Amino acid sequence: MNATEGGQFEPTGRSKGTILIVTIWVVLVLAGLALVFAHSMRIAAIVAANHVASLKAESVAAGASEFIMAQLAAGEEETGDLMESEPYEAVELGEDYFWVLRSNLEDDDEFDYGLTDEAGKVNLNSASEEMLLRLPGMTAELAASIIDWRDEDSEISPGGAEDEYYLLLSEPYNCKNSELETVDEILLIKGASEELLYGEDTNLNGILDDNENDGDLSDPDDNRNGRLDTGFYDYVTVYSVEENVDNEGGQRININDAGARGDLQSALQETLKEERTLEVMSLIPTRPSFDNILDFYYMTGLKFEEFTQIADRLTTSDEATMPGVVNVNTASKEVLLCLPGLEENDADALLSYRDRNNELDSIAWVTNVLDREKAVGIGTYITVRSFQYSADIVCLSGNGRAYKRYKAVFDTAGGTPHVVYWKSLTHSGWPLNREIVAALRKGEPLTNRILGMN
Ligand SMILES: [Ca+2]
Ligand SMILES: [Ca+2]
Ligand SMILES: [Ca+2]
Ligand SMILES: [Ca+2]
Repeated sequence: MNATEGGQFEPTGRSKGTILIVTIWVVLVLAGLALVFAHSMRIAAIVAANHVASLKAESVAAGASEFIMAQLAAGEEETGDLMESEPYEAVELGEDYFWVLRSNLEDDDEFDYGLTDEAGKVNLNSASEEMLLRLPGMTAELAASIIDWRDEDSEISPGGAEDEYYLLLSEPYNCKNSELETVDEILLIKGASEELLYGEDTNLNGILDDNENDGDLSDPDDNRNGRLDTGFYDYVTVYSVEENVDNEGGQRININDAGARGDLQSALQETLKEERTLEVMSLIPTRPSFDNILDFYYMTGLKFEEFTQIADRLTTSDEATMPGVVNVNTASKEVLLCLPGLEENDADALLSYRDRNNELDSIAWVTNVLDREKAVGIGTYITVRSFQYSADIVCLSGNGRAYKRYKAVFDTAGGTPHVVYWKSLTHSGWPLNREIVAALRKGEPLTNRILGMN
C-alpha cells in the first residue's frame, strides 16, 4: 500500500485482491462456524433426546418393578400360576415398553418371558457338596471351594481353598467364611469362571447370538457347534428361604419331638377317627428319629389321602427357617437332578406327573412317582412353596432411542413383596431382537411379526 496526501492508504490493485481473498476466507470461516454450530446444536439436540429417552427407560424399569410386585402380591394365593399368569412380553407403559426376559431352558432359539422362581433352584449357601457337584459343568475344585468359602472355619477341605489361597492372589482378599450374598459372588471363589457360570450365553438372554457361535472371532470364545452351551447360572440361587410354618402361618409339629406327641395326636384326630389315630400313634417309636415327614408317612402306613391333609403341619426341624429347600413344583430337570439319589428317569417322571396333575399342595405327591428310598432321600430338601422370584427386566423408550436392563430379585415373605437385589445389565447390550428397536426408531408399530422374531 502507498501513503496518500491525506495520510490514507489507498488500496493498490494487488492489495484489492488481498482484501477479496481475506473476505472470502472470513466468509468461509463464518460459514464453517455456522455449520459447526448447527452440527453441534444438532448433536446437543440428539444428546438431549437420548438423555430423555434414557430417563424414560429408567423410569419404565421402576414402573415394571412396581408392576411385578403388584402381580406377586395379587398372585400370592395361587403362587403356582404366577409364573404363567402374565406373558410379560412388550408390556406397554405409557409410550414405552418392557419385557421380563427369562432363559428358555428347552430352546436356545426362542425367547421366553416371565418371572423365575428362585425356590426352583439349587441354593449355593445350603446345598451339600454332593448336590453342588450335580450341577451341570460343576467341578470338584469349585464345589469344595464353595463349601470352604461359606463355612466359618479355615480348614481347607480336599480341593478347596481358604485364606492361604486367596491372600496369595495378585489382588489378594480374604476367604469370606460366610454365605454368598449374590450369585455373581461365586466368581471370587477358587475354580470359578465366567465360562462355568454363564457358559456361552455371555449376554444372558438364553439365545444363541451370532457372537456366541463364531468361535474366537468375537467374544466369547465359543465352540461354534450351533448350540448354546450354557453354564449353571440358571440353576443356582442364594435367595431361596422359607419360614418353617404351615400354610396358615401356624407353628408346625416336630414329629421327632417326643414332647409334641400330644399335639401330633390332636392334629391326627382332626382328620382321622379316634381308633385310626391310636393305631397310627402306636406305630411311632418312643424316641422318634424320622429323616423327614415322608419317612413318617411310610413308617406310620398313613394312606396318601390321610397324609396329604396333615403333611403341611409337620416338620422334623426345630429351626425357624428352611433355607434353600427346592420347590419340586417348579424346579427344572437339571435342578431335580441335583437332589440326592435322583436319576434322569426319576426327574423325567416327576416332570411328567407335575404336568398331568394340579393339586400338588404338599410334598407328599413325590411318593406317587418315586420309590420309598428315593422319596425319603429327597424329603428333607424339597418344598412346594416359593417366596422369592427374580426378573430380568428389559425396558425400551417408545422412540427406540434408549434401553435399560436390570436383574431384580423380589421377596414376598411377610406378605408385601419387596426388592432384595437390583443390578444393571444394560452393559451387556440389547438382548432382544434388533428389529424391535429399528421399528420404533422409524416410528412403526411393534407388530406380532416383529415381536415373534428371534
Ligand atoms: Ca471357610
Ligand atoms: Ca445369548
Ligand atoms: Ca465367539
Ligand atoms: Ca456352542
